[in-house]
Amino acid sequence: MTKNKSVIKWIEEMKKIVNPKNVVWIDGSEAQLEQLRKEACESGELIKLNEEKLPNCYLRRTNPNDVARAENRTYICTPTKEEAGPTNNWWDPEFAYDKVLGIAKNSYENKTMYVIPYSMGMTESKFSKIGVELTDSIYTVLNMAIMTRVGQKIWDSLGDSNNWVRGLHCSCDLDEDNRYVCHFPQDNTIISVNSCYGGNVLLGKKCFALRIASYMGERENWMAEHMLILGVKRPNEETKYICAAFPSACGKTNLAMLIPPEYYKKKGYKVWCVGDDIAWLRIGKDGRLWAVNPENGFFGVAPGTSKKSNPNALATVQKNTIFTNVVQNLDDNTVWWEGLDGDAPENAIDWLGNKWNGKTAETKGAHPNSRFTAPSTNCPCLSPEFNNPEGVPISAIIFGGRRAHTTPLVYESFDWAHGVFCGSAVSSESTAASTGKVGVLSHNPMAMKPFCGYNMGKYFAHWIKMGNLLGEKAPKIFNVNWFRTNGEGKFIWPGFGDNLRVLDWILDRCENKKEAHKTALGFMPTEDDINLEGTKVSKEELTNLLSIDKDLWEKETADLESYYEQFGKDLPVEISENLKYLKLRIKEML
Ligand code: GTP
Ligand code: SPV
Ligand code: MN
Repeated sequence: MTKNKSVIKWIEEMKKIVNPKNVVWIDGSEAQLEQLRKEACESGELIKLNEEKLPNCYLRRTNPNDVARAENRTYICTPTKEEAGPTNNWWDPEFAYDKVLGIAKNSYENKTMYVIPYSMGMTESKFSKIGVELTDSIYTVLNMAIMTRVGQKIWDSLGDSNNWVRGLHCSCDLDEDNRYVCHFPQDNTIISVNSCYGGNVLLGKKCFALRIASYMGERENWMAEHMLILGVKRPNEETKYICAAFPSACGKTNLAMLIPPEYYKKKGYKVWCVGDDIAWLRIGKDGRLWAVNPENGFFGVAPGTSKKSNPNALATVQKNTIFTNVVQNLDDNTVWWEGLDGDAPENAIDWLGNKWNGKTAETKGAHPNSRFTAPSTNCPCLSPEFNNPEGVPISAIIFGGRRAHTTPLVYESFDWAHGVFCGSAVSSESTAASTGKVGVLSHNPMAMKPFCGYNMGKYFAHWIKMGNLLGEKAPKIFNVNWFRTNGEGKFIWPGFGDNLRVLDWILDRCENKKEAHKTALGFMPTEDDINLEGTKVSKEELTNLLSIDKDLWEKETADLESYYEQFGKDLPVEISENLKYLKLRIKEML
């Protein structure tokens, strides 16, 4: 426990509002967590899975109205609307506190308040930041204990400092119409009511490590990004590190845990995972950009995870894992989801809790945004640098999204400002990770649209500023798209492990080992520059993947122009200039 005055004062204030039956301080010990797992199984909140096949693994079925982040109910509550900017929902802080604390009032009646002290990043690292989350949900406690560093050591490290992020989570009665996730960046405070799902309630993750942290980063010259971090070891070279920002459910976990295709494996290539969702980036003593992963676990998308697509993720979820909204196989009390190897179980229960026969069912057994929560240490390819308090130096930054057409497989930006423009121009088809329709194309600059804790125009300017500070040492910036489809709507590029073929070209470019040709979009490889050995991709298909359709890009740039209008004077001139030149280059295309 702690004697920290600001912590004790705040908890007392919150207790008066939510009115818990009792308070339990989470100490991070296995004994305490085990006790909580038992309680959750007794109450039905969790289901214990087959101890032999899936040791210490649990299943959770959430309320069917509560299966993804609620973006349209997520608010940035800065003193002025201008600070939150045109892409965020905004509420006046006073109004928001009244509203959500009103909903929270007495919501812990007859319930326990769990106090979770946690750190984003290693406590030993000067880049780490501390948070305290209050919750009435054991599921949330157990997830936070996997996703962050939790326990007594956090209090020791905090001492009497007031520099920590307050987080109040109230499950309430999961009323969708009163579900709100509110951020008060100027008060280091997050309040979430009426949800019990992932990013809405694991307050260290998107709420703190992206929304609040991005706000801090702008003031303190660092960056909090929705990025994976991976290391690629090529034969006879040092490991090089890459960050990649893709929107939710667009392939970060899969790229971060990539297994090289046979051809590359034989040559001695190896890929290491440092992080799969969030990167905190700072300029190091050597002037380069360094990245740490502030998380301690993976909250990954289950569907599509198989021995073929991501054997590392599959190996990661064989023990000490919480599964949310997947299928329960009643024959052996294990789990299943669409896209997993093997036939669908016939004697099963679907994510809704109904009897489900995978052979005859017409509905999906697992929710498309069903997830696993697993400790980083389970990952067979976890980087030896994972716990390095300094992080890893970054050679390349990649942006990408889900685009059926328009965006080619890969291109390299001409310089940092052009790269920032490319990031700001990312659009992607929506996925099940957020509530709402799937497959709708929308703008998602740097994959941060749902996660930027302040004015996105100012965020673009912050990117430009970081590039100026980095100067010559700035990483190169690339754009990729694994999701182009053919006439039949099938993905042309095999993706997953084969994405290493593109990373290989990217690293060659970072080391000036390969020529590229200048196109309207940026520097690009030719059909001969991407190694296809061991794939079924034909040269013709690769040509198609690398093609730029003039008509589509004329539409794209016209659309971008109107998208940028909302940022008004906050749009950096570097972005508008780059759009102007891109339009000219496209006009000149044959
Ligand atoms: P969040 O955790 O929501 O941030 O998602 P993420 O970006 O980590 O996405 P993830 O790697 O979990 O992938 C989401 C979905 O995309 C899964 O169903 C994957 O199977 C699929 N996917 C990932 N990589 C590829 C790829 O290279 N090609 C194709 N076709 N699908 C992919
Ligand atoms: C995402 O949606 O980008 C996720 C899952 O990584 S959540 O934690 O729910 O945000
Ligand atoms: Mn994510």
